[in-house]
Amino acid sequence: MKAVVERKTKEVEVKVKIDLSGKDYSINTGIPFFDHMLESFAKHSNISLFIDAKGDLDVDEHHTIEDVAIALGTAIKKALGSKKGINRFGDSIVPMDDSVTICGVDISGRGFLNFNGNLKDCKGFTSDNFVHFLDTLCRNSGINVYMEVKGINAHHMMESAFKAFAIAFKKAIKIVDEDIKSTKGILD
Ligand SMILES: [Mn+2]
Repeated sequence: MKAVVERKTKEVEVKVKIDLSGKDYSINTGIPFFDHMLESFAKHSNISLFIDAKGDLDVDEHHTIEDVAIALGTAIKKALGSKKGINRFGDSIVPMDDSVTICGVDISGRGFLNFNGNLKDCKGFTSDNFVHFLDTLCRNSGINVYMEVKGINAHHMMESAFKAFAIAFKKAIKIVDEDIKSTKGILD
């Protein structure tokens, strides 16, 4: 349930360490709001997560956010391994003041994001970069995510989205027996 992934390009250097059965976290991407969201993801999914990223933030946040998503998604896929015994599915409805997110997760081994909602930009983390982050994470981790976000306040909407994903993810990765939850016999 552990993995380490390092990714180095001319734009971004990122290291991710994950332990799905741990519960401590340390996140530094150089984008404070993004750190806050990733800390929330680690906290509410009850996993251990270390992320250190140094990207070309003088250009903009895009490359850093995308490369963190690639590395984190790859680390999740490695840490899940054969997916033997995991619950596979998870869901959540997470309100935060004026906002609410509905999220469903299927750790199918494929990867697809079905996103519905009108998020607003937060400081250093635009709504389109959120969707790009989650879509990239889904494709690299092999997880299908359905997400619907409604609300008024930009920060509340984004935070409820991360928390909802975290809680649905926590349910999906829970070890419930020794079975692989697929009639195919594999989750891939
Ligand atoms: Mn991109």
